Amino acid sequence: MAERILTGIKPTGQLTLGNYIGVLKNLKETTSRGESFIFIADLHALTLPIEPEVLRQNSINLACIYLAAGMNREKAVLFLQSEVSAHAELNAIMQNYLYMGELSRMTQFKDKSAKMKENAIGLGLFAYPVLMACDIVLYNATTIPVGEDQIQHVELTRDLVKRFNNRYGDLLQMPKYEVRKVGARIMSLSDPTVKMSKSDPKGDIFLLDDLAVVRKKIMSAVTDMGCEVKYDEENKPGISNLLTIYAALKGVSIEEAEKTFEGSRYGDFKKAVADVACEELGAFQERYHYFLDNKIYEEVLREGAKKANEESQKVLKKVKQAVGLLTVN
Ligand code: AQP
Repeated sequence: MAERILTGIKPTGQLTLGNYIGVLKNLKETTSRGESFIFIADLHALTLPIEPEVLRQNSINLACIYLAAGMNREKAVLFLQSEVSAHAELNAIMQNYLYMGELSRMTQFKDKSAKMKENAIGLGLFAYPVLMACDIVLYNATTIPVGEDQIQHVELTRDLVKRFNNRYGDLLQMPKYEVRKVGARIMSLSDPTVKMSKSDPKGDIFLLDDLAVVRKKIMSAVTDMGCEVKYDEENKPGISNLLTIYAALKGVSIEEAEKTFEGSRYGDFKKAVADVACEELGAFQERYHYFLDNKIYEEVLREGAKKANEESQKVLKKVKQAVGLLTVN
């Protein structure tokens, strides 16, 4: 089977440089390699409390962000998850094929629920990987570009596919994850031991931040003792994170980045990181405003929902038949 790419982001808040480096920076290349299905994971966004208007606006922004990231519009289908009812329907079936024990071992669930009172943790947060597995198998996706934090969920999807196919025959496509060599986990600028994350905006760079703010955030990023610009995650997490950001944005290896800054002072190094980030984000923001101001996302999403509905019905029908659901028309 030819390569099929699937990727989604939750419209839960302002997108960060972590989301950009982890997934969006490569979007042009990944969506040019094969057929792609790109979605706005708005049903997933409901797993934590969010204001309705905020969710709607975030969804529009995210559509424009995908377009600005350079998704190949000839080969990629962009759609809202909630506009394709097969996701929720398949979820109702597949939730019976993943187990409580498996779901409770998911690191993301443990991290997110740790900060919450037990009676405020929604079932959707716990069952999030089931819906994510449905998102993937509905499109016969072969390749799932993700940041490091999502690997475990793709692994769980693989377990589900194996289990389901063993029982019902070779029906679902086995997916694999794809992570960037450099930048699969961008860390917070104020605490480089935690992931940069849109729902915990401490130390984040937002894609739509004013460039002066981007520069200021990078210049005041937490660094480490010493003065050598060297990659050492354990002893120099702050400098290592900035080196990763620089290397990922420049498209060079960490070693090459280290060489560039041999003998440099922290201040000069940070200035170079800020320059490259501002250059990249400046051009990105211009494209973003073009797609937003001209409302180009509306037609793209309408067309995308049509294609995604057609495509996802094929797998849904096969699954319904396989598990024994009767159809009368
Ligand atoms: N810090 C990061 N470094 C590299 N990749 C990252 N991703 C997220 N943060 C980083 C990747 O971005 C994609 C979209 O993520 P998501 O919106 O589905 O949810 P997430 O993984 O939980 O990302 P966030 O930003 O932390 O969102 P919230 O705070 O809403 O939960 C994924 O491929 C992810 O790996």
